[in-house]
Amino acid sequence: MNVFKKIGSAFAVALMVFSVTAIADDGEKSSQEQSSVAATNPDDANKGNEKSDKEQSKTERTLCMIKPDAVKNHKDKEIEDMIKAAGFKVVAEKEITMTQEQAEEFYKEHKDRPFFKTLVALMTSGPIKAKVLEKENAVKDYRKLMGATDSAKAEKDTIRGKFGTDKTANAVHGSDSPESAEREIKFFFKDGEIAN
Ligand code: IDP
Ligand code: MG
Repeated sequence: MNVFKKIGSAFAVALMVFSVTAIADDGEKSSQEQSSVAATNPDDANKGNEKSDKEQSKTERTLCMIKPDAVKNHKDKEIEDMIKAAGFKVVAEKEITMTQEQAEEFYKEHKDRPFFKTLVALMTSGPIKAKVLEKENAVKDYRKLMGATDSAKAEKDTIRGKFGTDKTANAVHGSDSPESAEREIKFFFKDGEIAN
């Protein structure tokens, strides 16, 4: 009787080991199946594309300002040419001279910085040209085209590298995030003033 019991439990253990192996194999198989389905099923393939399309082709808007120093130096046309050559569409633009209040409000995040007064003085010293730029990844790509804040450190083929004078008079402004872009576009433009 004991012998049968022993054989029985040995069989049970063998059965358990077999089932665990079978489950593991199944898991492997089904993940392989999934990957081959993903590669061949057009629905799944489209799903993948939708995702990467969204990532790669997110049409965005950003706010650009040609600052008073560049307007005074008559660099606005060349700057706009660079912007267009880089693939941006100008969907709205206007020229204004900012008041003290407007400049302080626009740059309020910097109100406690030592350069705030100099910045406001520059921004109210003459007309600026505000433009709404549209393109895939406009915010990031326009920041790249602008170059570093300090004109002396900006790469030579960037707008600031070519037309900036110093740390404050750096030719252009560009929104630093999609959220800033939304606020800054609204600061200058009503919905009806932007081309669709
Ligand atoms: P950004 O324009 O590259 O986004 P911010 O740090 O947002 O740079 O500063 C806003 C503006 O303030 C700059 O474009 C520049 O005109 C001015 N500014 C920033 N940092 C300095 C500085 O250290 N000294 C003088 N002016 C500065
Ligand atoms: Mg900024």
